[in-house]
Parts: sequence; structure tokens; C-alpha cells
Amino acid sequence: MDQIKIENLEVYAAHGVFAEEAREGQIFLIDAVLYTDLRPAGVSDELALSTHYGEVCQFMDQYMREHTFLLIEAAAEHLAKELLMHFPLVESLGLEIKKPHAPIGLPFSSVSVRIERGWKQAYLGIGSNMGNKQKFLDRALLEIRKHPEIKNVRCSEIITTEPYGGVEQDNFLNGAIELKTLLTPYGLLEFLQRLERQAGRERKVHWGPRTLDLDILFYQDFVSNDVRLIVPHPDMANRRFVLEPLNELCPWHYNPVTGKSVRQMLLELEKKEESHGQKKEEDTGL
Ligand code: A4P
Ligand code: MG
Repeated sequence: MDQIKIENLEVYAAHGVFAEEAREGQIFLIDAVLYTDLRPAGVSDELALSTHYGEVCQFMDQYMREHTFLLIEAAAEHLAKELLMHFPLVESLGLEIKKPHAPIGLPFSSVSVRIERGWKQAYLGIGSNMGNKQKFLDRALLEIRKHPEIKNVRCSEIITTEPYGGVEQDNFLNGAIELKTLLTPYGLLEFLQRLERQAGRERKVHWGPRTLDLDILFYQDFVSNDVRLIVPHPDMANRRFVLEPLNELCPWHYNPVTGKSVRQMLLELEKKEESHGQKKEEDTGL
């Protein structure tokens, strides 16, 4: 992706573990690489279609002066997040904070930390089959849209589906959600579980009835097989109530584990269901 690069922005600020560092302050040098599409501004010659590097420098200078952190790791982490939230055309960034006068007591030219952060695209499954189902979905969607570290939220059509998995229970309302987030996969999971708790969700029966169920289906091309988080969702290829809404949002998104696109998974599931249907008809002699 295209880049805007800022090198050695000099900022006088007060970050450090030692008391005199917080009291006296010192010089920090910042390098930033902003990943962003420069073509619209390149073609039109209009600043409004790009990110103003002067404003980015002013922002970094002010942020570094107005906050105090013990660690340059923390300064970098917080500054990166603020930059990504404040400059909407920046997809991701590399940020290096150098401390050329760190109190080390030995000759050196500079010490620094460098991090890469960015917006990640995630897809969620949402479902409810208890109480006022539509209201639970609406409220969750509202909370998701309100989260400061989530943007570009799109929701599929909400469909009514029959329960899957053998537990006898009411029909579900199901949908899929597309979003961009600065939260990590585990941060996103924690937020979704908080929303489930707020909806009065009780975990009594595995695959049983629930006021609100929020599953992470995809998180960019992240793969995890941990007890707390399995991504991509391992059973999605067998679930029409997941694939149908997902197909509306991202038919060409592929599962990084199986290499199959959402559309391909849905077509294969339809074929499987068709042949099961035919087999049932043969078995019952219809
Ligand atoms: N967990 C692991 N991976 C994930 C992930 N990708 N997203 C962990 C979210 N959570 C994930 O989930 C159990 C644990 O899974 C969590 O603690 C989390 O750390 P849970 O929601 O407490 O339990 P559950 O929902 O009963 O189990 P599970 O396996 O999540 O069930 P599903 O997959 O959510 O399926 N039929 C229709 N028509 N529509 C439905 O929406 N849903 C289910 C439940 C069954 N039948 C359905 C539907
Ligand atoms: Mg679940």
C-alpha cells in the first residue's frame, strides 16, 4: 500500500521511569509510516483526499507533550491508536519512538521502539432465539457501532432460521456483521461477551437457547485454535444460518484454513443438503 513517511519529528516531552525524566523532559524523535491509498489525491491534486502530514506532525507533537508515560512502549501504543482513530484514511501505520538521551550512562546514539498497528476487518455471526429477539440484535448492533475502536459496520439482512444442532428450541433470528476494528481478536471477544452478559445471556445448555449469541467468524486472516477462541469458526461450513448472511456481505472472502470462499462453502452446503433430501425421499419411498 502507498505510504506517507515522516522521519525524525523532534518533540520535547516527559516520558520515562526516572523522576527527573518526568520532571525535566527530554527530546524524542518520531518516525511514522502511514499506509493509505494516495491515488485519489494523486489523480485529483486535492489535499482533502489525502492525510495532511502537517496535521499528523502537530497531532503527534501535542499528544506526546500532553501525556506522560513511564515507557516509550506505552507512548507508542497509545499514540498509534489515537492516530488511527483521528485520521480515517490511514489503514495502518508503523511508528518508531527514539530516545537519544535515555539515561543509560554508556555511549550510544539512540534507543527506540517500533510498532505496527492497523484496522483489521472482522466478520461476526449474531443470533437470538429467546425473548424479544429483534430487540436483542438491534441493541447489540447499536453498541457495536458505538464502540470507539470499531468502524465501517455493515449488517446483513436478518433471517429466521430453524435451530441447528439437535436441541429442541425456538427458531432463531440470525445475521452477519462486517466491521473494522483496532481491538485484538481477544479484545473483540471480551467486548462481545460483555454484550452477551448485558443481554442477560445464561450459559446453561451447550448449543441451547440464548438471548444473544455473538461469534467471531473471521478476523482478517488470523487463525487461532485456542480453548478461548477458535477462528475461523470451525463449524461454519455446515451452518446455513452463518453462510447465507455472510455470503451477502463477503462472498469472496476465503477461509484461511480451508482456502474456500464463503460462496463456495454455501454452494457445497446446498449440494450436500440437496443430496441428503434426495436420500431421505428414497429411504421413505417417496
Ligand atoms: N469461543 C471459541 N471460539 C469462539 C469464537 N470464534 N467466537 C468460545 C466466540 N466465542 C468463541 O461459547 C463457548 C465458548 O466458545 C466461549 O466461552 C468462547 O470463549 P458459548 O457462546 O458460551 O457457548 P455456545 O454458544 O453454547 O457454544 P458454541 O459452540 O459457541 O455454539 P455456537 O457455535 O454459538 O452455536 N441454530 C440456529 N439456527 N442459529 C444459531 O444461531 N446457534 C447455536 C449455537 C446452535 N444452533 C443454532 C444457532
Ligand atoms: Mg457462541
